[in-house]
Amino acid sequence: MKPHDSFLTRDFFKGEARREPLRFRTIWISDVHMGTTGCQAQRLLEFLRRTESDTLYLVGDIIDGWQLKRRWYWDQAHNNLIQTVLKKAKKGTRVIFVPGNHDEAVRQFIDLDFGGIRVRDELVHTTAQGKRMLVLHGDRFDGVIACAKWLAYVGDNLYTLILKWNQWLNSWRARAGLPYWSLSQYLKLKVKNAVSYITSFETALADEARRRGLDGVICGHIHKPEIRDIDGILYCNDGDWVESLSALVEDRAGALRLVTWQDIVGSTVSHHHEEADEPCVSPS
Ligand SMILES: [Mn+2]
Repeated sequence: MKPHDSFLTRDFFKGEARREPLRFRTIWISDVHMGTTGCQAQRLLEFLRRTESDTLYLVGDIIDGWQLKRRWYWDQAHNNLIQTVLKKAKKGTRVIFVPGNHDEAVRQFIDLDFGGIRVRDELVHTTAQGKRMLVLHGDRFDGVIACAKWLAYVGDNLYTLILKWNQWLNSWRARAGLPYWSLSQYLKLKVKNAVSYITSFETALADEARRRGLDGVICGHIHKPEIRDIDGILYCNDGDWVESLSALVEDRAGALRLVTWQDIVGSTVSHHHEEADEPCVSPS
């Protein structure tokens, strides 16, 4: 846990939690990866306590069963998170769990209900504007293993460092009588592959929605929040709760947008966003 977490939590519970929650028609979250140290369970908990919705979609990779088989990480925030979701279901939120590849064990329970949580393989969500959106995790359209994905985010500083390593490596290789080999060229190729991987994933999902005669698709899996028109199909990715701390929300009017933990929980600190959020705030 980072040192400022406890500060945020303290601040959050010091009265701010008693403020009216932000109301949405629908909320989509995915890629929480509970059971791993990367999971930002506390931040998601704060987000869920600040928001309410008629429907909450859990779009896969909520609990990381792959990690369960190796090294399992679980703390009180993880327990609280499960309690909060169950409580929402009990109090009338339609909670729909669409399993992903990391929680694929849940796929054997498709079409069953647990504690008010419906497990579904995929489904079509109709927005208040009548747009029909395919909701699924998306791993089935993942043609490539995205092992080089992190490379898409490397900055210039690291690149400079890599160039230095490259010089050092090759002077060593020359002394050892080995031919020149470009580490930076190799990594650049990997970055290019990662970028084209993301694009091909997004296009594949948009194509699937089009093939089914739908208006768009809502997915997760690649941890890259996005709302984008792809040749007339609305592609939405709700991001993740490891890095981007983002969710996709639908307001009463049926408009879809991405929000982050900062937008929702941060708004308990700054008050001048209230007007912009007006349509989503409960009138009571
Ligand atoms: Mn996944």
